[in-house]
Amino acid sequence: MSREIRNIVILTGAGVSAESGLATFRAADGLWEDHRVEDVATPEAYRRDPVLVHRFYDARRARLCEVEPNAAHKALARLDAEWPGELLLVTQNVDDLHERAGSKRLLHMHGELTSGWCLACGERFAWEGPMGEGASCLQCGEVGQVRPDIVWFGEMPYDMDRIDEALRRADLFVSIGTSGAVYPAAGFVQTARCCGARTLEMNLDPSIGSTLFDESRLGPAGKLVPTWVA
Ligand code: BV8
Repeated sequence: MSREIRNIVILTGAGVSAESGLATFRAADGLWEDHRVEDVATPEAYRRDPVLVHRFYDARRARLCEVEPNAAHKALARLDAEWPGELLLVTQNVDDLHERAGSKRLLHMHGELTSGWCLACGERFAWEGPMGEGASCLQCGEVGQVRPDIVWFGEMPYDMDRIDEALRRADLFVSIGTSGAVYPAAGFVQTARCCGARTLEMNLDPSIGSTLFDESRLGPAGKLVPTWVA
């Protein structure tokens, strides 16, 4: 007898934004917008070549005004508005499509393109437009110390305690549009399972951890998610 579903945790990855036109990470031969991940998404890469890293993130930030939330984002926002129990949408994505669709109970575990982080004073603040090396901190005014507020490989994702607590309370864990290639996100299904949650995956192809899910639905998120939420 499956227990009543009150508390839901949803994890999304790049696949949920694919139908909006944003590139996923591991689509074509591991290149990401023509860059190797290790050349643009690590603290070492930033120290080595800040101009390249800023250019990579400035280009992705500029894309945000050219894309719209798709049916999957909108269905998740509807669920957020209507679900009476606990619900937490944890996204690995750094785009702003979930919030633009209306999701409120949302957490960006890998940071956000629309946020800057000053290494001089530690403050984080909303950021639009190119960041580049000459950017000055909106708080302390220091120039050239603003980095993308993005969790790079080797850096600790945000709000892990809050995520862990939600996973342990979850009656249902749903993973949407992620390859299950990156930790700690790829391990969330195990945490949820061991605490008794039902687990559902919706993905274009079977993810690396597909066999860990009670149920795996294959197809585009723009079709599967609105059907599931309905
Ligand atoms: C950390 C920000 C520790 C950058 C990103 C344990 C085992 C092995 C390795 C590790 C481990 N623990 C840590 C590691 C190292 C590393 C890691 O996991 N490496 C991997 C490559 C092996 N992890 C880390 O470094 C993490 N940090 O653990 O820190 C620590 C502890 C203490 C103190 C300090 C540190 C940090 C990881 C975060 C890295 N940053 N993003 C940016 O975005 O610019 S990760 C990056 O990959 C994105 O966030 C992305 O979301 C994420 C995962 O990719 P996906 O979202 O899944 O995208 P992908 O393209 O892979 O897959 C898309 C899927 O969608 C596919 O399955 C496809 O079929 C599907 N799809 C496509 N179209 C559709 C669709 N599905 C539905 N509908 C469609 N239309």
